Formats: sequence, structure tokens, C-alpha cells
Amino acid sequence: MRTIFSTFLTLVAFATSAAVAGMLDIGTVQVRATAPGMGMTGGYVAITNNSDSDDRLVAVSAEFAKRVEIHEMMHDNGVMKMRERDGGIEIPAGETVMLKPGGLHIMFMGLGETMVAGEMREITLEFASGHKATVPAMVLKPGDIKSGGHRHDHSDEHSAGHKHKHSHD
Ligand SMILES: [Cu+2]
Repeated sequence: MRTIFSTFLTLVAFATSAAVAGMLDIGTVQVRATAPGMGMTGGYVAITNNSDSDDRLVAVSAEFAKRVEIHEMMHDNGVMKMRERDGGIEIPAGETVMLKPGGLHIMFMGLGETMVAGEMREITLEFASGHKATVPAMVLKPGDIKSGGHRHDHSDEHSAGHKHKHSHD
């Protein structure tokens, strides 16, 4: 009886995480490296909504930043400026939204440390659906940040970026 019960729990846990992971596909987060003393930097990521209902990125947080905002770019008398985007970013059902340099982006403010190229961090994304995901973020030199050419070749992606856990057996 005990064995059956724990197997059941394992199956439920597995099914839940797979379903959640399948609804929102969050690419590798890219964070722009900073020079010592710089107080803010940008973050970029592709988010795909595989579900049947629209969602919305409403908040981002990170341990290394006091405050994180979701920004958009806008023209102001011929000058590109950025500002906080009211209501976050809509992620329509079945679509991919790119946060990239010169467009929608995550703004990390009040940095407590220098962001050094090559380091890995973590950030947490919160969605209107209640889905919350803590994902790895890669610190990159500005020239190494890919501005949107994220191709979804799955074999490629698996050999390159993703870490697979094989340890649970
Ligand atoms: Cu910004």
C-alpha cells in the first residue's frame, strides 16, 4: 500500500511539472555584462506560450538587483527612450515574444555587484496565469547578445544549452 501510494505521488509530481513546462517555453535568459560600479543592466529572453490561452509576464525578480522592471522602447522627439511598461508584456496563445536589445527588455536596477561575462545567475519570471519560473540567466558581453535570432532547432538546443538531470536514478 505504501509503495503504491508513493508511486502515485511521484506520477502526479511528474505530470504536473511536465504540463507546466509545456505551456510556457522560456529560452535562455541573456543578461548584459556591466563595468564595475554600473547600477543597471538589461536582460533579454524569448518566451513561447504553448497553451490555448493568452498569458502575460507581469513581474521579474533577481537576487542581484534591488528592483527589476519590464521596459519598452519609445520614440520621444526622434530620440529612443525606455520606460516601464504598464501591465507587463502580453504573451499571446501560441506565440513567441522576443525581449531583445532595442525592444522590450528586462531592466535590472540597483545592482549589488558587477555582472561579469561568463557567469550564470538566476531570475524569476511571474505570469498573470500564476505560473512562476526561476530560470538560469547567462551574463554576456554586449556583442555576444543575440538579438532575436533564436532558432528553435531542438536537437541543436539540447546539445548546446540545456542541462539534463540524469541523477535521480
Ligand atoms: Cu530599460
